[in-house]
Amino acid sequence: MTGETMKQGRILKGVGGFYYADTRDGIIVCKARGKFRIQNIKPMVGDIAEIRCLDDETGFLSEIKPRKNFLIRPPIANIDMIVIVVSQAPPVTDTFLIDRVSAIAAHQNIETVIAINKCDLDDGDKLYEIYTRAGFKVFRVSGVTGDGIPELKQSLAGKLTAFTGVSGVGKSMILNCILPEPGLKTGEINDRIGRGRHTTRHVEIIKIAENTWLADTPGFSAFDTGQMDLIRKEELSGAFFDFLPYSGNCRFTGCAHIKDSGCAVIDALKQGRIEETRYLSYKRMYESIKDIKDWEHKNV
Ligand SMILES: Nc1nc2c(ncn2[C@@H]2O[C@H](COP(=O)(O)OP(=O)(O)OP(=O)(O)O)[C@@H](O)[C@H]2O)c(=O)[nH]1
Ligand SMILES: [Mg+2]
Ligand SMILES: [Zn+2]
Repeated sequence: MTGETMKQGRILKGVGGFYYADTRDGIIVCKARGKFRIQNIKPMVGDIAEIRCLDDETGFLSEIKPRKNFLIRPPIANIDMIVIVVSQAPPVTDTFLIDRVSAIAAHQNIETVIAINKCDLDDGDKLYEIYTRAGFKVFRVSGVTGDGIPELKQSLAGKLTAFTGVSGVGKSMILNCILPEPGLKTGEINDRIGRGRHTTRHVEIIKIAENTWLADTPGFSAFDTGQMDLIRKEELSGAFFDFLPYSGNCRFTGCAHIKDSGCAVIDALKQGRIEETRYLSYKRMYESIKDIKDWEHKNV
């Protein structure tokens, strides 16, 4: 009997009241203490926890470190980066979806990078142009040939990254190329990472290297449900970081960049310095949240 020790770990998954925490000494299976329920804190995948270890393999979660951010659906905390997988080959990705997800991410201080997949079929010049010009880091990849995957993989180091994108865009194929285990089939990854009908409640992240974790997440629609109305209309243009060089120069303070009277953002749009699709997405998102009253915003 060596007695209890304290360790810190990241929660990889929670199943049936047990949490699997990744510590420097391996995986510890933990139960949560009653005090979390009293404080109304439910441990989430991605949380950093203090663990009171009973032995080398089991323990209790004794504290959850403050979260730097979290998504509601899928429920993951402390995300450093989101990779939006897109494609200009079928299914062609709608730029509005990209802009909505990246705005939600920016609002939560999560970096967004874009991976244009299926470049073996279409190298996605249009999307590449729009998003590099808007200031995003953009990778061109192919889940089939493996082209571009090493560069994408390099950008994951030291982070917890969530992959998102519409069904069929090739997330699992890309993850298949990235994951260390050789010969793991796409279907098995789907099982392990937890997407699909019976797994939406069961999110899991996977460690691929020291300090480096990945999550495959369901498609866009699930991603943003309940998350959009966390953004107040005044905060929205701040989540379009390509507007920031201009948004301080509007004639009226608090300009919503919707009316063309002295609006520096609309001027930049007219001069081609802001991408039209980016502005249209902003406007569409603004219209959808502008009538939400302050007290109606979710206070989570
Ligand atoms: N030509 C080509 N086909 C690809 C590529 N990546 C994926 N595919 C094909 O696209 C289809 C969907 O790929 P998946 O990886 O299952 O897509 P997903 O994003 O995981 O889809 P969901 O799990 O439904 O969200 C499969 O038939 C793949 O073979 C690629 O880079 N090039
Ligand atoms: Mg998949
Ligand atoms: Zn303006």
